[in-house]
Amino acid sequence: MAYSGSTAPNDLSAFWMPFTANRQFKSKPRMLVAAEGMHYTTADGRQVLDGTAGLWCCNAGHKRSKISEAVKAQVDELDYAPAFQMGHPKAFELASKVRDMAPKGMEHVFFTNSGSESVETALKLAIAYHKARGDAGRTRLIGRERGYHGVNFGGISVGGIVNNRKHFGTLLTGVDHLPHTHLPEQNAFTRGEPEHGAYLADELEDIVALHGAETIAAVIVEPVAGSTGVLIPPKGYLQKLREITKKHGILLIFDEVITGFGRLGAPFAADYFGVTPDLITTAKGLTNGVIPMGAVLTSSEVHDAFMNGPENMIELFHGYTYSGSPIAAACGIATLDTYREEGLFERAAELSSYWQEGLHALKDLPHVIDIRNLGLIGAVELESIPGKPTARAFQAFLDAYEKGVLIRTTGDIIAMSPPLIIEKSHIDQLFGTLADVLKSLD
Ligand code: PXG
Ligand code: PLP
Repeated sequence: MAYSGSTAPNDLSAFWMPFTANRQFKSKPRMLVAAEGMHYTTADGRQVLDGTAGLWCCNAGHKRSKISEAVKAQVDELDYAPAFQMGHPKAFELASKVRDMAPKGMEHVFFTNSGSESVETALKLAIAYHKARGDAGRTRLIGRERGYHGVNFGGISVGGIVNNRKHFGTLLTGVDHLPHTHLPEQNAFTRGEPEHGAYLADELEDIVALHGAETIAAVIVEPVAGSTGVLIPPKGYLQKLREITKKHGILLIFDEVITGFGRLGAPFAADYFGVTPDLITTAKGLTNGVIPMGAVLTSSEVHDAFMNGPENMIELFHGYTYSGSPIAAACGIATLDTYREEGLFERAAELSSYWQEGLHALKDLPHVIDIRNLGLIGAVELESIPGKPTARAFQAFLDAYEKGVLIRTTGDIIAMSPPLIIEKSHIDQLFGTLADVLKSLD
């Protein structure tokens, strides 16, 4: 679609951009001004194929009329309602729809505004759950190396990104970490789930032996680690984590901010792997990225532990001004209806083998040292330029953007996660362009 409008703001200085090399961006901006279906329109009028569903969130693609109409109508009907001690119908409707789509056993839904807030909510719920049951000693939280759980204090404490941790002080106490599961020596270029590494879940037994199960509230992991470079869990690993957590009375939290809502070709990664945690954190695809919203899904056991005491008392001292806000709820309802009506999760499952083969065809190109995939997620890891980590992949990102394709990079890893409406011809374009880019890189 041609864009005709003002495209050139004359002052870029005020906006402090998130997770961005601000000075570099502002010296040569990459400005998106419109979007429809699989494409963005740039300020200079080019079409760019969205290989990343925005930031892993626009699972139904862009400018979807059902979603836009629902948001517009909601603004006129009920713009905002207090979230505390008051209700409005659409929050209840959306919670029911999320529950009906969720793995069996996930019965309750707590709304937030982002993945980061979902993570904080889930960690607080885990600690408060044990306390509500008279097990107040269980306060420790176990994360994993190379985990990403958003940017708030709890999330960066359980997360395992060194850069994300080292600038912000001492973080939460009482946190420990499992080892990551990335074993390139054994598993490089695996299609789908790698064979080696399930034993790494046994490290949880060592952590339990060290601290005592009676001190541990929860383990939080991404079923598939996204932000730190697409790390696919080894076969059997998540099942083992479930067994060990259950054995020791520790809650298991799956952070499904990226994997939720169809990314793997199933509603949730819990469905894909056949492992049901006690809590699931979500955001992103819940509203197709259109209105900020997240949600924490819990089992009845977790929820019901709070439903004690006098009925006039607030059971959980937690919530956000915008928890379940009317516009976000209307957006979420229209989004989940779109996924269902268009069979987008099934579509993702069907396309995943074509995606896998196209991606792995990049194997012999220059600098490629690993390729990983699951569902409609793909990653190509490049050898770093000595002394200049991240530079090679970032150059690939810039070149791909010039050639009309949007990818993401983290370190020297290229990550791709397209809208689930992607066509085979788009997959060909995405990987074809990436191949051209890789061939011409230094
Ligand atoms: N948990 C996980 C597993 C995530 O992937 C968050 C929590 C935080 O969500 P919010 O909504 O607070 O950003 C995330 C977010 C990338 C990328 O390109 C990934 C995320 C966000 C932005 C970029 O890898 N993940
Ligand atoms: N800070 C102040 C001073 C507040 O009054 C509030 C909410 O009332 C917050 C932070 C939290 O804001 P939110 O509910 O949007 O997370």
